[in-house]
Amino acid sequence: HDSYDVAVIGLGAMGGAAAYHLAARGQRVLGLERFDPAHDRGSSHGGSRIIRQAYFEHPDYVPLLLRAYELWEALERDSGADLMSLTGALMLGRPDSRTVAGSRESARRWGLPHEMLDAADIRRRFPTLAPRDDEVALYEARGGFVRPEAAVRAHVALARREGADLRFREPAQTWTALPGGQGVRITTAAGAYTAERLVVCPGAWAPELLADLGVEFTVERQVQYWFAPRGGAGPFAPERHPVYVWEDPGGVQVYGFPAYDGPEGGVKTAFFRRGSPCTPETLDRRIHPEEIAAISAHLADRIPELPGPLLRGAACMYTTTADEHFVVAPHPEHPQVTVACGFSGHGFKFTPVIGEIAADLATTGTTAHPVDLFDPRPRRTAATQHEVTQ
Ligand code: PYC
Repeated sequence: HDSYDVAVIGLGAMGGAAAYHLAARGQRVLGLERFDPAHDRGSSHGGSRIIRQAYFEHPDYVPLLLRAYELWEALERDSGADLMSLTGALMLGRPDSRTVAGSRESARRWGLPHEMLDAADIRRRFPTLAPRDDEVALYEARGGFVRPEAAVRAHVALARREGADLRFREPAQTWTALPGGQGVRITTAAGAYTAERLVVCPGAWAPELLADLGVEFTVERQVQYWFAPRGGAGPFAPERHPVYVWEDPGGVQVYGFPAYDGPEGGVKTAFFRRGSPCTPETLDRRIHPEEIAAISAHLADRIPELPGPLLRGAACMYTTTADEHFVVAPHPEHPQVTVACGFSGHGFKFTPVIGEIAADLATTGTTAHPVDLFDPRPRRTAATQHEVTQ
């Protein structure tokens, strides 16, 4: 190929999904990625990501989640990969916490099947968990987890099967929207490419690749921990211990998973958004003793058996917007460019539907999916808004 309909910058979760959906619609697709497929330098490694429908962040995410579940199932069928496990999910905290009240509101608005459990119910049904007397939980049987590395590989393989030209270890250095909406030009160390349209899925490279978008992104280091439970992994087996997000009275959330890789794989847990600012270049991949002590202390009286010896840890990045909503839209100044970024630590579960939306936007300029929350225009810095109105 030397002539492409659509170029995709970044072939991580979202870019891989976009490349697949575009290629499946018959578009001639070029994909560029700085690392290998399913690498561990960004935001989609660590074996598992939570998937859930009663979404405490905002009810507007629910229709996208319902579509994402359909697309996860289709991706499993088409790729033959095991990607999604529905183990049940618990959203825990005080009744007025964001985690509980927000998930309850989404469940109510969309009529999602769920159960409300009080502290005694939680202890009885999930003996690994020790809630305080004033804590409750929303339980949804359709919650669980997806496998990020396998999902990225599946999208890449299917995109290639559909004819996409995907180039790894070839970072995009610059992209330029040509005047009058007439295509784009992208440079890499190997040369220059042109395409009619561009989809930018930069992950933690958003501040660099989308500086002119005018949206502020904070890139943060986050750590995932795998513990060997004190009494063995048996009580943490997937049929006994669901995925969870648990908010404390100070608003700090921890989340975690069952022992999905058998007794040897450990039980994964982490703080949700307790990161420190970094860049992809400065990300500290070491795990420090004081961090292990902090999460162990946080879990000690909530999931008392969990914080045994640490088996491993992994640092990754969130790319967070000020309101923690995604940015998925046509670029406000370049209609031939679609952006999908700022997933703010809660995007992975949406991967296939973001691919579908990016393909809609890149091919038609619009989408039938509800994406008003993801519009960058009202979230641009004053300086950018000023420039645009000049
Ligand atoms: O989106 O469920 C989620 C999540 C949990 C921890 C980080 N993200």
